[in-house]
Amino acid sequence: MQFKDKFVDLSSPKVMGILNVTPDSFSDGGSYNQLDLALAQVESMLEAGASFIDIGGESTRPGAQAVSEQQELERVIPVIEAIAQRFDTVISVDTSKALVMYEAVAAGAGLINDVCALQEEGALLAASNAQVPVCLMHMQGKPRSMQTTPDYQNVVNEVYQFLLERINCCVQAGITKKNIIIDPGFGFGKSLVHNYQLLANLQQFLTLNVAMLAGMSRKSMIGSLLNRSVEQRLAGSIGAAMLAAQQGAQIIRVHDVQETVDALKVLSMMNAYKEDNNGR
Ligand code: PT1
Repeated sequence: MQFKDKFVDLSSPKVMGILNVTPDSFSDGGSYNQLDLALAQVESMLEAGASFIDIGGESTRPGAQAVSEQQELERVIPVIEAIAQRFDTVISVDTSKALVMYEAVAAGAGLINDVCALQEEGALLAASNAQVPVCLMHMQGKPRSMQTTPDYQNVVNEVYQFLLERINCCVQAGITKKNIIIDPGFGFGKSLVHNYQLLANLQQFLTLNVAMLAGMSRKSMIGSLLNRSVEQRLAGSIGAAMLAAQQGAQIIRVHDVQETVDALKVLSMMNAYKEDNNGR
């Protein structure tokens, strides 16, 4: 798949590293210290084998507050510019706002990762004009309150139908299916059972005929199942990453890049020697 000037081979699963640009009360994303920390983190994730760096200026974890457009731009744009200047990688911008998409791509982002699937005002047009791939994610509700009462008749069918509809909207807006990635949105308005119903049936989403991304790293679906704090979720997260990749997820969004890259290499090596039973 082509991301601006950079090609990524998705015939074996690739890792997207999550860049933390959580602002502290003393400085914004543009300050030297913050920028330096971010760049060091990017360098280590790339050395560990990440193919994408995902950067967002608005937290979308359960309970998180929305941030203003100006604040998001200030956090994200200087970091994208700095990464683009120093590293040869695909920068993914995690945003739902049209102006942030536009500015981020101008600053060097090669992928728009939108947890609102381009439903916000102007986002569809901005993404279409940007001419870079987009990741469409499913969410029920809004981050602030999405975990209060997740409700589905059939989560797999409903997420599937939503993504199908959003793919169709994108195609109508001039975004080709080659440039679309879908994501079931683990942890976004889903109970523990909903998340595992999705994971169990991830393979079904391949029939949408677009690339697939999965993000489960350190999430509650691991932590509440295992009764582990955020720092103790590595083994569970790697297990989940393997299960998603084995069902066809080509991009795995994670905090722990090196560990996940290692695990996925074991999977890819095995798959390279898989015999198809049709062959005999
Ligand atoms: C994701 C994702 C994302 N997740 C994409 N972008 C987050 N495409 C941010 C919890 O239950 O899965 N796909 N951008 C982070 N969001 C969450 C959600 C973090 C739930 C934690 C939880 O703990």
